[in-house]
Amino acid sequence: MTRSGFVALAGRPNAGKSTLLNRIVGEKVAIVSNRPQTTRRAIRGVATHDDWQLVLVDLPGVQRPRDALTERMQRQVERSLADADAALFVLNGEQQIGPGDRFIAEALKRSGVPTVTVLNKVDRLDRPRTVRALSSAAELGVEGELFPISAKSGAGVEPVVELLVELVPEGPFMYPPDEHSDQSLELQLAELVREQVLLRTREELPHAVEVEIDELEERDDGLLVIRARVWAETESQKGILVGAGGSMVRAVGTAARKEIEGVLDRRVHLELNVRVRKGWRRDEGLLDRLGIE
Ligand SMILES: Nc1nc2c(ncn2[C@@H]2O[C@H](COP(=O)(O)OP(=O)(O)OP(=O)(O)O)[C@@H](O)[C@H]2O)c(=O)[nH]1
Ligand SMILES: [Mg+2]
Repeated sequence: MTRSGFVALAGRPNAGKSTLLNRIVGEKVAIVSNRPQTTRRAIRGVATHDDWQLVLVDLPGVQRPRDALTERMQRQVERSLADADAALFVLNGEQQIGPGDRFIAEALKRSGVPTVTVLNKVDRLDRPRTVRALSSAAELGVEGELFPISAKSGAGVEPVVELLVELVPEGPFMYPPDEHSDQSLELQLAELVREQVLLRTREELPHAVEVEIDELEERDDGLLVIRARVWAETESQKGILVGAGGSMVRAVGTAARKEIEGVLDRRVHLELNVRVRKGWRRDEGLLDRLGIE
């Protein structure tokens, strides 16, 4: 008999949820950056072994809603918890436990979903600091086991996966075993472009940017031609994204093309077009079209 179920990843922005998802799935499903609130959509990553399948739901980091975008992100978290068989609560070992962690801990307790808590980034902590961080984590009072891990190196992740498998019910697989994500190709490509923007911009700009694939064209010679729009909110943001003489958009384009070629294992031509759409984060119609529910 196989086991299979949904596991919701909850945690503050930047805790390492997407890194952990990629680690457990064994593929780059979700983009990762050191900017808080990198993840905007509840992406599913699928990890399948002989007799179990975990469908991990990577959620946006929870914080107080500020606009239609963050409100939708918050609702996603609540909905996904309601549908989950288990939860994986990710704490950032590099930071003190804060109100954000307590807020999520309370939501997890209320949900009644069996939870495994991980203290992440212990590769950055010495032993005494790890011990202190583990005891503050325990004080959050979330039932279930607590593990120190490094999503980046993979240290400590295996026992977490074993325990999650015990928490999901017996039942058939929900995805074909060779499928690693529920994202469309378009969304995956748009995210890989956005990741390169996040890695190269600062402060408010990362949050102001969204990427949309306009056109995908398969050439006879095997080349994949991608045309994408990069949305900014203001003319000055557009100026930064384009860069002096187009230097920024070129750097983003080159790096994103290399990433995409690596992920798809084929030759790619990528064209980026930077556009302004004032207030897209409050534009419910555009958020619908971009698949941010
Ligand atoms: N040193 C170290 N860094 C890590 C580890 N896990 C994640 N990081 C880094 O932490 C940053 C945030 O990681 P993400 O996986 O994007 O975090 P997230 O929780 O998905 O963040 P949001 O999507 O913004 O909610 C990135 O720079 C990661 O490389 C870890 O185990 N050790
Ligand atoms: Mg993320």
